[in-house]
Amino acid sequence: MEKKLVFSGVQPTGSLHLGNYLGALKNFVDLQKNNECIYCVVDLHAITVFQDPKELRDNILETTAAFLASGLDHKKSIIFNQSSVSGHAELAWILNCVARIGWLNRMTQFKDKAGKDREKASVGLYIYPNLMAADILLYKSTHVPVGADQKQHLELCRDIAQRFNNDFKKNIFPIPEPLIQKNISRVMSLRDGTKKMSKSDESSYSRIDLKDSADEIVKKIKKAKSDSLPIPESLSELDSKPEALNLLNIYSDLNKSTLEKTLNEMKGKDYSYLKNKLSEILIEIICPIGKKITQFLDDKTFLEKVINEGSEKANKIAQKNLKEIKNTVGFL
Ligand code: AQP
Repeated sequence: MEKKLVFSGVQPTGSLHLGNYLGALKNFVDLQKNNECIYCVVDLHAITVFQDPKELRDNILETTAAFLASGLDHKKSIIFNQSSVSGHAELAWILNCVARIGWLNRMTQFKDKAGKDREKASVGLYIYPNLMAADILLYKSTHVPVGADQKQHLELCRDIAQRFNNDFKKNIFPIPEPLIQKNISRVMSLRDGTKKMSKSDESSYSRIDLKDSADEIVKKIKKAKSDSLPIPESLSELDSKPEALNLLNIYSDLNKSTLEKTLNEMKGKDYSYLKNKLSEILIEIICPIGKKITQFLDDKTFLEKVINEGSEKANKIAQKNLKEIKNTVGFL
């Protein structure tokens, strides 16, 4: 069987949350067991929206700490920050000239993030998906674990790779495959079940941060929106109750169960029952990760060493591939 080369990234835009863990990090850890993996703290992506420089530096270290605390092993996987390998930005420029404006205009995340005031969004935010394609293709990655929210960007990356290969009549890039979490691919906000849980949501009650204490978890889950009626019997009844569905989904995933089994166990009960069970399992799984993040952050020299070593390894692969890509394009 062909060996997978896995690439994925996380933006250092704040403390990581349960959505990042269930939608990405948990999967990253499983994948590192049998595959070559490259995990990147994507700081170039972060600055598509203004970041305070001091906070950005802290967040790069904190995201690295969260990678390690979740179980990533820097000896097995390459862990580094994007801006330390210049190949990402170089390839992004080449791909800017391959991607079509019409393709970018279809990206829903830009529309969501830019909001109504699109004219004032940075150009970087608009071409963010091209940089994401460069991140993946720079290493000739074959598989990309992403949350469902990133699926459209990965499809664009596949189109760009295909177009590059066709334009230059050479099979330079593999066409990367998405690896989407089976059970829960999208963790929603605890305040609004139609919005994804996000670092940048103004309300901290909308998310469980990986560094939350047991008390904070209990408080946030207590305050989470649910439903006034008891837990229903069937999946179809949850269609119109996105907040209730989200809590049941999170519980099922953490409990390594299915939504059907959870409903069977909880039908007819009040949401306070689910919330107690959910708080317990969150405390059991998330609090140890949070403690490890804090411990790693106490040793910044170690975190910097992990990043520097990872950058060196990533740069070696990037330079080799970039040489071939530049030669293909016709650069001297
Ligand atoms: N709510 C989520 N459910 C499932 N997966 C999620 N991911 C993020 N939020 C959820 C996945 O985590 C990985 C890293 O995401 P990111 O932090 O680089 O970017 P993002 O998706 O833009 O995350 P946020 O929290 O919404 O950040 P801000 O607020 O800064 O934009 C990705 O694989 C993503 O799918």
